[in-house]
Amino acid sequence: MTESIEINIPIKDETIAAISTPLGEGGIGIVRMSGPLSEPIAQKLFKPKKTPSSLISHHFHYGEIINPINGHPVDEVLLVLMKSPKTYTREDIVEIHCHGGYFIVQKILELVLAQGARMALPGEFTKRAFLNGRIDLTQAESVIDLIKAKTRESLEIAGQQLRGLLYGEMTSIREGLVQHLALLETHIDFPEEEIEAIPLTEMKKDLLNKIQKLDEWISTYEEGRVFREGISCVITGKTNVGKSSLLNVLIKQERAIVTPIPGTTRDVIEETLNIHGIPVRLMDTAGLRKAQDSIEQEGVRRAKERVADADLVLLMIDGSRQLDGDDEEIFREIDTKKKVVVLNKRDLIPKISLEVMKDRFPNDSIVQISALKSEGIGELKLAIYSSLLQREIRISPEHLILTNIRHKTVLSQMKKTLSDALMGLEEGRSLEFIAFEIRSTLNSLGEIAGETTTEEVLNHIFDHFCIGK
Ligand SMILES: Nc1nc2c(ncn2[C@@H]2O[C@H](COP(=O)(O)OP(=O)(O)OP(=O)(O)O)[C@@H](O)[C@H]2O)c(=O)[nH]1
Ligand SMILES: [Mg+2]
Repeated sequence: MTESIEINIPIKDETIAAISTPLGEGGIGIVRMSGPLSEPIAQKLFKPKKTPSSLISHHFHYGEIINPINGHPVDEVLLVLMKSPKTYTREDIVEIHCHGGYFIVQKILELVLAQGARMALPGEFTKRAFLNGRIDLTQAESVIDLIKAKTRESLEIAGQQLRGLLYGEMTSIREGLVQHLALLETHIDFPEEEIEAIPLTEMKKDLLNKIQKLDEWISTYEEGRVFREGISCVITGKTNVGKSSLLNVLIKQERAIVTPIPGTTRDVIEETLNIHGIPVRLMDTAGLRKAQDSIEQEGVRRAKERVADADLVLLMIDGSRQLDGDDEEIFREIDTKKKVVVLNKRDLIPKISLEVMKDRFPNDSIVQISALKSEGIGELKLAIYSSLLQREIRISPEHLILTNIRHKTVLSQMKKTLSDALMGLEEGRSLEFIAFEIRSTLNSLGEIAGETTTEEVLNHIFDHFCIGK
């Protein structure tokens, strides 16, 4: 019988464990523990090759994991103990680096759990890092963005947040506001005393400056979101116009079936693409026409559904054929969507002039391509990029870009209360009023870093993490 180590402990002292590497076959797999039982559990399961058996912190130790029930070796591993506080969670951490296979990591996790650790919830390691004060909430949030980043640009934006750019900007705003508040409160508390007059002009100037900064950051959100979350983009049009050919050209793979037979594509085919740093979920769909059988009917239904949900539509037209009633019907259906018009088959004799299309789609980019010959593709990518971003966006380590709706909402709230404070100063309202608005701003500011964030919001944030992070 194995003896379990004492587990009657408060929740915050629980030791958590999880597999921290993706499940599957790989070079190594890592089982990670955090909490007070980490070291005792390691001592119980790990048999070092070399004596003495004491584990030195922050050193790799080579040895075996042994099943304590029967003494059988489970795997040859490298084990590292990291004693608190210099660890990711600021608690004792043990990582067991074993061979990467479905069964091995699972088995080692089971042994760890049998010794009194409990399965970690999604994001719980990072949540502990936050709760123990090692990182602020914006940094914790950026960890998940970092993991999920699909392009160099989204990675760079997550990186600036992890390095504390947003937090730093908030700290400097906070310092300024705290000074104003101190001044205002002294005057409110000791109105009779001879205190130096409040430098109102300077205060107004400073508030305006802060409001402008907030405004600038808020305005980066639309672009930032595009880089962080990516967009969905559906290729639509009549049958046989070359939709599947375009998908294949864009992803540089023969992914979708291409034939001269109209109605070839039935299901939605989805692939991810990097367009100048924007992660694009590209979908090829069934050509829109009066479906000839129930399979195609379902294909057309799905195609329309995807078009309705898409952030961007690539409306594809065969430029070597005259437009007809079917084209017009499709144009009407996607009238309100954000789109790029793609005139395909430019290698053939044109039957539709660019001018006619410009008249028909005065507000959209129109690009002429040949999917067959892979011509005009660079231009199409640029058109997609520009249709998504209103302006060129500079991604650099020191230029703050908002990507998170939570941050945008709080910053907007701060902008509102600061604007009210400024207006109050302009209108000569009472100092109590101004102080109240500044205090509300500081309260909102605390939500960004996680100082005044509710449990519900915290849970929502960490629920989106993967287990083991
Ligand atoms: N000449 C020429 N032919 C093209 C071009 N693009 C596609 N085609 C041809 O047009 C035919 C239809 O291409 P697909 O890519 O299957 O068209 P689709 O829009 O996906 O068709 P459905 O799936 O039936 O809706 C094929 O024979 C392609 O080789 C092009 O730029 N030039
Ligand atoms: Mg197709």
